[in-house]
Amino acid sequence: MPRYAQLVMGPAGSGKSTYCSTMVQHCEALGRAVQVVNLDPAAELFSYPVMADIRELIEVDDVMEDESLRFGPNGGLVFCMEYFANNFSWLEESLGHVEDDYVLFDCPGQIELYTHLPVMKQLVEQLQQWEFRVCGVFLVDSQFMVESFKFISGILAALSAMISLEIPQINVMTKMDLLSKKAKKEIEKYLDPDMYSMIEDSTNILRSKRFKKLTKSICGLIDDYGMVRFLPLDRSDEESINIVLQHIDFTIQYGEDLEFKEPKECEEDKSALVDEYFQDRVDE
Ligand SMILES: Nc1nc2c(ncn2[C@@H]2O[C@H](COP(=O)(O)OP(=O)(O)O)[C@@H](O)[C@H]2O)c(=O)[nH]1
Ligand SMILES: [Mg+2]
Repeated sequence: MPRYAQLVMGPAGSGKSTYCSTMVQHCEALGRAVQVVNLDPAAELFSYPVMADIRELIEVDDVMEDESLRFGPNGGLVFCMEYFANNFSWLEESLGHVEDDYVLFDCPGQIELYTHLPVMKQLVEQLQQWEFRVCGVFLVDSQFMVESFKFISGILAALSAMISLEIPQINVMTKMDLLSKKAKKEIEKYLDPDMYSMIEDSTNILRSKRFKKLTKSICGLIDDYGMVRFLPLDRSDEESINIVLQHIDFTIQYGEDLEFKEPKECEEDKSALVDEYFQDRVDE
């Protein structure tokens, strides 16, 4: 029996911990068991029950207070995550071996964990050895995604996680409940963006020829990867939570009776679901 895992990633404050508790509540309502593991050694508080908490293994504060180490917050985090990577047996014990289990990992937000440090990749490989099917869930805050430049950098962060981890990834735009109706309309173009019109938007602002060229190539690259879609998540709307969960379940083929579909078809399904979401908003 396969086991299932979501690696919940994204910058600090993007809503990872909130996402985990939202998913737990949602799954509970569906009668599905989902567990959460906190992997952020600097986490202060979260409102979900934890199956395991990295702070039982190591805490950033302890590392920072250690006279011989003298780390700041970022060095402290790196130290903790390396310590974690050397002690995966702790995680193995905490996870136990439940068949058919479904675990959310609430990860730290520091981008360096996904760009050049090996720990997250090592974690993925370890989970796969333990027979987990792993899906990356990359969250970005919709509040920051209302301009083409911010949007491009948001995508690049998501892309670097995807490239370094080599697992399927679903991108989610969080906090949709905070947007006004007008802003929601505005952000719609970013969910399934046309990178070529994005080039127009950005190059109109840029004066330097070199930067225009650079932006053009970055947008082209993003377009080539074909991973620029975001699913909107409004935690106050069960349907939007369900759409996100369905996409992830589909990606890791949760549920034996799920038929395998061609990726192309899946893409179409996805846009149909997102269209549906917005249609509902308009109808309201
Ligand atoms: N309104 C609203 N606030 C959110 C949502 N998700 C997160 N937040 C708030 O954003 C802040 C950061 O969220 P948190 O889950 O701790 O982010 P993390 O650092 O990625 O784990 C908290 O104050 C949350 O209450 C959301 O979907 N809607
Ligand atoms: Mg958190």
